[in-house]
Amino acid sequence: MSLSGKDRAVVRAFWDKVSPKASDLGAEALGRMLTVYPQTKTYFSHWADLGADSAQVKKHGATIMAAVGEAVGKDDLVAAVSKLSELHAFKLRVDPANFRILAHNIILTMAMYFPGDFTPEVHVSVDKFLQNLAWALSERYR
Ligand code: HNI
Repeated sequence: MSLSGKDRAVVRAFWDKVSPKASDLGAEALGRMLTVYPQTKTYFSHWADLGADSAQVKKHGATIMAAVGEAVGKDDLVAAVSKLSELHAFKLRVDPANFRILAHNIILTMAMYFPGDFTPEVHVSVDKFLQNLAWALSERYR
């Protein structure tokens, strides 16, 4: 399901609010993914610590959310994340099913941190955006 102009506007306005907390959101979302969906830990087995206070998880959570933030500003998501898709497909060899798992943890974290701003209207558009992002990240696997 592609994003309408209204979805884009809603996602961008919400992102303007949450972006100062992007690093915290990323750390929480990545940490939860690793705890709640332990099958995702296999990709990070080269890290010393995957626990709740892991500095590597925090740092990488910030990296992921910076990439999400860049994607928010782009109209063509497939083009925007094509290099990242290639990296995850051929170098990191991440099963693309995991993109949806992380997307779920990101949206959950957004709702936790910004309950007042996370209206049903925001929920719909952010969910569409994250599903499109997950799909765009899967594009180079073909
Ligand atoms: Ni992902 C590295 C963005 C989902 C496993 N990932 C990155 C980098 C970015 C990034 C940016 C750093 C790239 C570089 O070094 O050039 N990852 C994203 C985004 C999503 C995502 C935007 C989805 C929203 N990555 C996932 C998922 C997994 C994953 C779901 C596995 C479950 N990513 C990795 C691994 C690395 C990585 C592993 C390398 C980490 C390291 O430093 O060793």
